[in-house]
Amino acid sequence: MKKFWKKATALLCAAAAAVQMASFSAFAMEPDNIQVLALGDDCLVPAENGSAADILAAYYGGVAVNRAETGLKASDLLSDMKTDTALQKDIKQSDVILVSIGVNDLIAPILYENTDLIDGSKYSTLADLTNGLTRENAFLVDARLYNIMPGVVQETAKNITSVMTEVYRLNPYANIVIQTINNPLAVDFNVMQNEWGISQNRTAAVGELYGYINVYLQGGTTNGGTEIPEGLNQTIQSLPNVSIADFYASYIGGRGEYSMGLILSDIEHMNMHFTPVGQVLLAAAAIASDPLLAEGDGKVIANAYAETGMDTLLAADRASMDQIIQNCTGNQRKTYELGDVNENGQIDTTDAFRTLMASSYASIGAKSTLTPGSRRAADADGDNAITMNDAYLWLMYTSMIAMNVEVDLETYLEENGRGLSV
Ligand SMILES: [Ca+2]
Ligand SMILES: [Ca+2]
Repeated sequence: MKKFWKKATALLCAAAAAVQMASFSAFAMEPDNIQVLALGDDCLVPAENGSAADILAAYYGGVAVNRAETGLKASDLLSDMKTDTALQKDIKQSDVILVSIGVNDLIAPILYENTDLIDGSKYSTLADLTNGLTRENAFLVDARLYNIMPGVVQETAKNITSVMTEVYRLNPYANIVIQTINNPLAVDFNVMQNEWGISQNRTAAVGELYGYINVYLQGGTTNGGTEIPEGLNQTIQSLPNVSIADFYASYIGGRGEYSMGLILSDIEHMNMHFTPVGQVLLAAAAIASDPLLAEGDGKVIANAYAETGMDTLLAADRASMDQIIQNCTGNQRKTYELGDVNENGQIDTTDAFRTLMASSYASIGAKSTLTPGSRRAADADGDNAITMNDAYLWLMYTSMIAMNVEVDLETYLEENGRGLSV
């Protein structure tokens, strides 16, 4: 490290003394593609229009990798990340990491583990489940869960925190986004009664279950008296080093608004996969979660939204949710060139300093300061990490340019290890 500073200081002085900058030739070396990773559960499993990760990858002009799995719990994801080296590699190589986790941890005890009261596995539609459920059973479920849910919520919160700590440990340079957990039973009860013909009492039973899940997510006390001091979404909201894609509130809706579950997910078929419009919302909420994520092609979002055919309905019925999507449709993708970390069209010591800052922030455990594009631009040695070595390579390069040394960027970077490590 000492050696680096000595070299860097000498080079900086040389660079600062000169005014000449390296500007781009037609043969400037291409940076690697931005990679978007989907990690976690059902919500990010691709719909017909792909997953939110595919939409985001198109928005950045990059590539998507999807490692989401139906039914995955926080504990599963945690153990996968510790043992699956291919998964670790995917995390290390990604610029934007989308995480959805926690909903299965809550749903399992309610719908699948108290089979004498409710056996969710027997039903293939929410209508059938509702018709098989009495309000009394719904209350008994709450009583049954009284003793275990505070522990389940606590354990899940611990696992979600560990998952996010581990993602950040593996890749402190990426923009990491976790979504708040939606309540899968936040559905429009009018549809259940009027279109599916389910009685008010049966619908109210689902309403009871919905109410319990809300307390597990947002904290408080259930009808049966189960006290949850901190809900899972409250834990998620306070996670360090990550940004929060939050649409929990607009999913449920305010007073007088109906809940969006039947539109954004396939819960109608007892399936928590998100629908095409749900995936667009997930992508837009991720973009909205951090100003660093804004630099992308808003037309991708606008087109994906229009293709779902749900844009008019959402605009009319849930303005708060439509707004999350509309907010990113005007965004523009910046072109990024290798070395031009601040995206101003030239490579100079400012870019080297940005690279240095990004590597320092990561080393002291602070959140990423680079956009996905500038992260790729900063990665001189192409190892998918932003380290002192990248800062050093840019300092050396700009110094040589400043001193009128003839240097070809591609040859220079290749001679200094670019393309050797993956
Ligand atoms: Ca620059
Ligand atoms: Ca690097």
